[in-house]
Amino acid sequence: MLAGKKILVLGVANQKSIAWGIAERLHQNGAELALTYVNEAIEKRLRPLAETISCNNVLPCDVSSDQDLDNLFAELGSRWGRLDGVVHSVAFAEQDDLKKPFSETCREGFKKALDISAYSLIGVSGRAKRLMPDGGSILTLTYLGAVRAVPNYNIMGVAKAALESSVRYLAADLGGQNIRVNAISAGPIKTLAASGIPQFKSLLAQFAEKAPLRRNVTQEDVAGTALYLLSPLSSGVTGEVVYVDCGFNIIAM
Ligand code: 0WD
Repeated sequence: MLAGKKILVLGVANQKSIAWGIAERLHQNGAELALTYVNEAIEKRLRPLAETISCNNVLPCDVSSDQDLDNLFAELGSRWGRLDGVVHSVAFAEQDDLKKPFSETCREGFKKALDISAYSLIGVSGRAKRLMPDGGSILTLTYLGAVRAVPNYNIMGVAKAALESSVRYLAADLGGQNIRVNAISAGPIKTLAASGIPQFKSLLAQFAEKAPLRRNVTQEDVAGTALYLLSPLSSGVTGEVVYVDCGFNIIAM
């Protein structure tokens, strides 16, 4: 479905990352990928994973640095000359800000969470569009905590609200260039980032009990919808937040 397509994937930290499930599925469907790492520790884990999908484009990028973003897109420009898709699967909040009562969130923690988890999509999209003269698809990952007050999600919820709003403004801005921008709102999955959220285990258990499909969401569930949103199957879909959460968001009691 994606033969010949060139897709950048940001946010593979290890095998359990949502972005890794997506990368594998895109590779199986013929896409050529570039993967990024934020630091040396992640690079060590990423390189062997990249080999399993014959990916030679493993590049550094800390999304909080404009210089890193410039370097990344300059490198992609010289390697590929164009880009068909981007998967933005990156988020960060200080542990302290997830543990404290929300009303005690500090200014620095707010800025950092919003910068890395929300602004970065704008920074990435603005650069990606220059490599997408024939259009493309940009996808990010969000969570229900953007629109509901989920215990312990705190500042990440505010960052995800900004991210979801950015998806709509980016979709409106870039639609004229046939660039689509969408988000997947995934149910909870046990990953490195998720392990930083207090009482995540209990969240998983309650989720499986209450979700209409009576189970937790898997990497594969999210990867399937990501494939759809990056492929021509979703050619008329932009600015959307698509829930891949076994139906959890529709439940009130
Ligand atoms: O339950 C979950 N796991 C859900 C995750 C439910 C719904 C949404 N999401 C979202 C997350 O908020 C995030 O946006 O999915 C996205 C991917 O998260 P993940 O797959 O759950 O987590 P992980 O495997 O840890 O990947 C996120 C990675 C970072 O990992 P660590 O754990 O090292 O912070 O984002 C990367 C990093 O590799 N990252 C950065 N990349 C570039 N620049 C930066 C940065 N400054 N900071 C973090």
